[in-house]
Amino acid sequence: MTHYRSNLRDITFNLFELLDRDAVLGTGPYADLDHETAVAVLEEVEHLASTELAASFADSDRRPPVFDPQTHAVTMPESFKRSYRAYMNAGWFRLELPAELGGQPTPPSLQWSVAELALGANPAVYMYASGPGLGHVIYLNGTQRDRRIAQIMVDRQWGGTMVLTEPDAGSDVGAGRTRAIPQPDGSWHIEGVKRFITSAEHDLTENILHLVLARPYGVEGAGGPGTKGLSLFIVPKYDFDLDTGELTGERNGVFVTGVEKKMGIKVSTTCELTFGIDGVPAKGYLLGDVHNGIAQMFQIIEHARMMVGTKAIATLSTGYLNALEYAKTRVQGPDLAQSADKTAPRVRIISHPDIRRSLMTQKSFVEGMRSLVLYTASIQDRVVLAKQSGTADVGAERLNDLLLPIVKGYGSERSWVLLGTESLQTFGGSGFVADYPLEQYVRDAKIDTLYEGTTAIQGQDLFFRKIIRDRGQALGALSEEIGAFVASGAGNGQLKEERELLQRALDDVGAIIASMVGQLQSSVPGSPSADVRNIYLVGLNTTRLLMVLGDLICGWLLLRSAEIALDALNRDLPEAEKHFYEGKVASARWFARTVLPKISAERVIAEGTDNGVMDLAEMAF
Ligand code: ST9
Repeated sequence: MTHYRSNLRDITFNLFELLDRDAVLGTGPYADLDHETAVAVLEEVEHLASTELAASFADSDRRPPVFDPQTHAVTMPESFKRSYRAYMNAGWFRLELPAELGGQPTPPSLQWSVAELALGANPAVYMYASGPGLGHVIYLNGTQRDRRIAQIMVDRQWGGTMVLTEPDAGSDVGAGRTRAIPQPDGSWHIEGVKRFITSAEHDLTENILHLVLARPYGVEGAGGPGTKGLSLFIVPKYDFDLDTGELTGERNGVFVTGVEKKMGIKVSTTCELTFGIDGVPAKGYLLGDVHNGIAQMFQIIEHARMMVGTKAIATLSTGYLNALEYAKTRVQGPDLAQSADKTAPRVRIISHPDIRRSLMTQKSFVEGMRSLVLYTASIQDRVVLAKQSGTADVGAERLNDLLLPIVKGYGSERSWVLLGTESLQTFGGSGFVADYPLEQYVRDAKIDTLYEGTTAIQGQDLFFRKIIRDRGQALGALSEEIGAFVASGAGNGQLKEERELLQRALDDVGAIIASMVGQLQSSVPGSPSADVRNIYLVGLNTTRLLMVLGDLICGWLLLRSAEIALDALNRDLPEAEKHFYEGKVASARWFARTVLPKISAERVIAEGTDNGVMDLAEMAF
């Protein structure tokens, strides 16, 4: 048996009972994809994930990739190669591709359900398998030449990378200095050094295409300061014939010059990438022949942020299920009610109140955040369906934009903390040793709060771009929906107290946002009693807002789930189903009673924020 514990029942609950994805399947572009086929896909991926993908999870952590600085090459562990091949041979990456590229179009809600299973079993496999997805971005933005490149990339299953970060330009992508110099033949030579580039070198595929942000040099109307001056280039590792896709044998001048030694997810190579070495130029093609780099790159970033949030939550889910299994078998100590009796029988630790508190905390967050991911994916279904019918669902686009930093930022923070403080902790000292997967989960999950934009970046994105710049439209629509649920009488009297707790949480989050908006307005020169430093009061609360809004949405989705579960419990159910639905009601109640009330304290903190910490002398820290 491998480390991975999946929860397909909860995935299908979300898809079909909470989010009614049957309304999407079997219609329009998904006419060939009915409910049974979707479930069969999930079952097959679940099997693959639990066996061949999960099989190399621990081995490739203990025997990570080997980098040879002389040849700039990386040799991957054999066990991992087998997992990767199994995933690619199964062809599930095609679910994310359009038919024109040989894909099998599926709604994003199904894609992200599949992704959860793969990411929970072996996240690096899913990440190395992103090449065809990056080909899709090339296809969407490209010229005829680029579309040909995209087709070759998919057909030959090449690897791909997203190349933004530089040693002195991490969160601040606009500070990047890598240059692109136009050549007479229409190509470009890239010069510079990039850092922290995921999957930039390996021996899993015959070629790797790098998608590189660089600043065009000496080109009128392009190459200015900041992110808007960046353009996106396709830079192949090996040159290839544009007609046949065959490698010409020429090595392009883009080389990995270092591979990081990391705390976790060691099998995923994190590389320093140098463009132009020893007189060998790094040749690239301008994507779409337009200088629109940052917007093009954000198409990838948005997908990758969703991926990171899903990875984090998938890891917490398997962490919780491993902890649950352990708690049901590990015997330690007497029942607390008999603790005065030294001869009392020893019990399994699931009998202890503090273990129950911990398990229910894990369960409710896992289920709430799975719903958050799949709810967001269901909004993406609306975006995609509208696009395919030649229109736009602007409300869905705005809501998706609002939810993405929450999926990524909130999902990764809650998952990483709960994996350490609750899932690993359930094992006692055994959680700290490598006999169980928890210590690796914790190490592998930490990166999720860091890459694809740190939590600080997600908090700022949420407030400044997704709320203020959106003029609160998406937030307003979401709040209205939550308010309507509270007022709906859902649960037939059985969720009354919980709905009241949700209303209070909604009011508290609204008050936090109102105070931040007030602080922002008072920082604008010209406003009454303006003080530009009041913007710091906002900055002191953006992460707080990210977390409370995540809690609020999870609480709402859990209570919606509880309403459905209570309804189901009125029917005659097999034992396992009865317990499943009882568990859904229990997690919603637990979350409403133990998590949502904390938002009131966050409100007090946010409303009482002053600039004391900003005024403090650095030496006082
Ligand atoms: C990394 C790799 O960490 C991690 C692992 C990757 C694994 C590989 C997996 C690959 C999967 C890919 C599969 C692809 C499949 C896709 C299929 C899809 C069909 N939303 O506010 P401004 C844009 S990599 C959208 O002024 P600053 C927008 O164009 C490293 N767009 O920002 C905007 O213009 P406008 C990850 C956004 O002050 C323009 O940017 N690094 C958004 O200049 C300028 O905006 C990071 O994530 C958004 N939320 O720059 C960087 N935001 O305003 C983190 C901005 O006119 N840093 N744009 O619309 C940031 O995000 C910064 O906030 C900043 C600031 C760089 C944007």
